[in-house]
Amino acid sequence: MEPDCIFCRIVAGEIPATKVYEDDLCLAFRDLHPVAPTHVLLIPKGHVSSQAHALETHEALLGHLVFIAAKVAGEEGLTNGFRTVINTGDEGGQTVHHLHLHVLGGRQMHWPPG
Ligand code: DGP
Repeated sequence: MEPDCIFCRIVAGEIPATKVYEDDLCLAFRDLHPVAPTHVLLIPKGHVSSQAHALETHEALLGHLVFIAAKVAGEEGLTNGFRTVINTGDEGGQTVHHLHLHVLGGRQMHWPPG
């Protein structure tokens, strides 16, 4: 755990969050500032700063996160589709430096993203 990391503190229960899924490896909770009717953040419980910081030893964890993103989307009733987003680094729009997948749905998504 990184003591100054907001998402590590959510994992530790020090900051409240509306959890929608949890297992040994990851936690999903509702985004504080949703940009879609469904906006869930899915994070590894262990601190990984970003997708760019993931190590080869994280490969199975990354696969697990993508798999669980679809499971969460299904549990959220996103039968017409959903979008999974990972923002990485400054130009990628990452503001919280703990790897997270945005699971977005409940409205039509557009391309290209902003
Ligand atoms: P990103 O820009 O990809 O790093 O997304 C960070 C997201 O995290 C952003 O959509 C807002 C959300 N967020 C930031 N702080 C908190 C928090 O304390 N609780 C929750 N639930 N979400 C947060």
